[in-house]
Amino acid sequence: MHRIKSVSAYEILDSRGNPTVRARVELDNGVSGVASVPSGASTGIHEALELRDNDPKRFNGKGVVKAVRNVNRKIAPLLRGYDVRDQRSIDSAMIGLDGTENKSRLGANSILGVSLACAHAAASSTKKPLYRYLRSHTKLGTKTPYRLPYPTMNILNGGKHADSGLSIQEFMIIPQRPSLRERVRIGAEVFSALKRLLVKKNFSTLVGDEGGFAPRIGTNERALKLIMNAITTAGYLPGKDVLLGLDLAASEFYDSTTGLYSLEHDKKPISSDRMIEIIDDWKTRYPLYIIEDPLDQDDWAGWARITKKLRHKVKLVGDDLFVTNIKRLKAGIDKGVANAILIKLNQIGSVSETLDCISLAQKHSYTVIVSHRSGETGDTTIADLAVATNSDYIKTGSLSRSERVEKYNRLIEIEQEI
Ligand code: 2PG
Ligand code: MG
Repeated sequence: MHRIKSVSAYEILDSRGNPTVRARVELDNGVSGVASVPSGASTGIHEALELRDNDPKRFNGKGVVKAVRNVNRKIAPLLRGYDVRDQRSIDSAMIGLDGTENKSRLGANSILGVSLACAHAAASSTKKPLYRYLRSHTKLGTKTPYRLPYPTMNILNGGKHADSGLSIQEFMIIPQRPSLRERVRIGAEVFSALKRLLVKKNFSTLVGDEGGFAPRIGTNERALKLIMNAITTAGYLPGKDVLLGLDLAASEFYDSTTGLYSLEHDKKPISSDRMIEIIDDWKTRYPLYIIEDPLDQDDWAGWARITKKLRHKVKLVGDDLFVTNIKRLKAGIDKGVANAILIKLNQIGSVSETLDCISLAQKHSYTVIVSHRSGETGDTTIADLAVATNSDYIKTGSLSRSERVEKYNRLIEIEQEI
């Protein structure tokens, strides 16, 4: 019972049409688990390695045949016979076989695919929904009641996710209602109000990689104003019914040779202190509650300054800064940097390490935001992960494109169940 009989993988497509890994684990009792691995565009330099073929004859070098082969030939024989409920031993065995700091031998995409497929198989095999099964692996125990996360919805796309010309990657809304279903409804209403406003102003309503609009509106602040307008048009009060969030993904417009940030394309690059002033100023004029990656992934000094200045006013979220890595989070805790962390399974590459990172963050009162990647599939594991761990927020894109919306739909389903 519950023993792994076979492990396999194959190449599928993600939401951008790029190849990614789907893994399948079959147990001796006939139960199986399947999972698909997401992929980022604004990838942090400290993330675990996503193994790609670099063979220009297939998918412009983006094929994942090597990662698939690693699952079929190396990981499969390793895991045969393991009790699938022993997630930690399974993950440790794969990490041990890989033997590198950043999973560069087997690839984080192959390890994570199998790690997730094992969790799915174990949940089915023990007849539990995934969020309940994953909870039994967290330190929350059974006593803490379930709590649905607040979605942070990226309704306007910039940076590497769209050709809107905006340097800021994500403009997010965070609806405030007791139930998840209502949070999602408000999000969808604001999204459609934003569409009507764009049509009225003759802007494009085509969407970017995460399903948010990508109009060429010129400046970041114009995007903030437009969203405020959409919230009111939809009949809600900004700052009360709906809060705002930004993912600046600042590493993408940081120049490490000059130490300057190109926040607005038509203006001169600015220092991290100027970045902090601008964000502080926006905070006084807009109901900004979440600020992700306001500074570069290695600008620890700047991060310490912004944390000191704004920690009581906003959630300062480390994404490229922490890369779901316990070592980097520990460094952040020691240096007094950030007060929130973005959690992405594929940044670290296994379920156990992800859960460990969430526990460490929660132990030190860092706000936890479970996140998708800009390249996604129909896999909805992150919805279950957010519920299992009582994460404060979930970031899973806009209110369009099935690979985003399916995560909201899964949360609605879980809310019904509990
Ligand atoms: C981010 C993510 C997800 P990507 O920066 O937070 O929104 O983008 O997956 O491209 O790294
Ligand atoms: Mg980010």
